[in-house]
Amino acid sequence: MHPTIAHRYLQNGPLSDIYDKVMEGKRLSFAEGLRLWQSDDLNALGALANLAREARHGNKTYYVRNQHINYTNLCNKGCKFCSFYAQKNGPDPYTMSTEDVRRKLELTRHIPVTEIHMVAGINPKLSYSYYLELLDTVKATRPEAHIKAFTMVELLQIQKLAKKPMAEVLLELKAHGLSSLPGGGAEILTDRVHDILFAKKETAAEWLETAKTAHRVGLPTNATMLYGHIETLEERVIHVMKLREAQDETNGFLTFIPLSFSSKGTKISHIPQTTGILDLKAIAIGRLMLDNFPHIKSFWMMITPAVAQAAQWYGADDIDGTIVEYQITHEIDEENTEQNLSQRQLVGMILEAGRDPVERDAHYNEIHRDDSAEILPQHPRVALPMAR
Ligand code: V47
Repeated sequence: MHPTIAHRYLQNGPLSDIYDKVMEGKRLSFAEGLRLWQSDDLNALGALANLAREARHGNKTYYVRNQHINYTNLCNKGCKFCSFYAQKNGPDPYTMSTEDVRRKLELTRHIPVTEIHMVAGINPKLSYSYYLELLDTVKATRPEAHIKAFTMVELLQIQKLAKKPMAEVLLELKAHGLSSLPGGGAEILTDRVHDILFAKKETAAEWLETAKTAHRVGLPTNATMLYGHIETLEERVIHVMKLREAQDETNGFLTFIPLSFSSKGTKISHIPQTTGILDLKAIAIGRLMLDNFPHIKSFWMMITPAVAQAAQWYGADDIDGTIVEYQITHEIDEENTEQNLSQRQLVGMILEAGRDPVERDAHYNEIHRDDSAEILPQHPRVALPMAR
């Protein structure tokens, strides 16, 4: 929407009071967050979120050259929303030895990455030294890459094995190469959803406390929100408000990533796939409510490249990365999702969306390369996997 038209549209619509607050940089309340979720006016939500997004990042859209490693799919948590862990009629069990991880990284050595994203299930047979060796192996094999690893759930398991205070464990992991933490495991930060969907996993309070401890020892983290299952609109607002409060305390969150729930292969497979409308609303409301989060990521792997492109006008300033391989939900969606995009495809996708692509590292430092002319596609419309 043209900026002048957008302003006029917002000033005269039912969200005009929220528009005034956004323009003044004022914080939105719980009730206002709920009104945003109750609104059917996606254009208004997008235009509002875009004001907040462009005030911070102008026309930039960030992307990263990254690789995912999921070192085991054995897990003792039994989360009802998950299809990744090994179970009867599900994926075959595997646990990678540190040598397997080294070999995997060697196999993809020709693919340039600046970030390794490593998460997995909770396999109780793994020892504390396994986790340390895992980091050592990644660091030794791809020393140039930043290691973003272990969700709060894994950290709590690692701490249990280490039998030390969390801050001490985090410092030890840091000494072995850990540089930041991904945002997984947050799901929906309310006890009700916790007790129904992931009762054996950490509580909301534990997730938040672990994230804050990481921030305090100098490890930035992300935060996700898994939406489109059994959560209420109120719970979506509570979730982001808990994140906002934590961020006020420690300022260690880098990015908010709404994750669209994909029910195939899970214990709640009757729940339909989220829609593009819901995906864009989650991004837009995330941007509007999380006034203290620097970045909002549209994870193309989950919401499709097509929706991730649109999301760049609905509050997102980051599209994630090349990925190489994603297993958390891929196994179930094998027929119609791609696992990786080339840097050229990502850049093309951002250009076609009308934004300026900016390669970043894991800390959002901009990377400017001498060979950037080679990365630019001849025409922005490069072939992309579009189906969900
Ligand atoms: O915590 C599990 C989610 C998360 C399903 O920090 C599912 O940059 C949808 O956290 N449908 C792990 N989602 C992935 C994650 C992540 C992804 C991309 C970037 C970053 C980042 C973090 O995946 C889990 C859970 O919330 N998940 N099962 C499912 N069926």
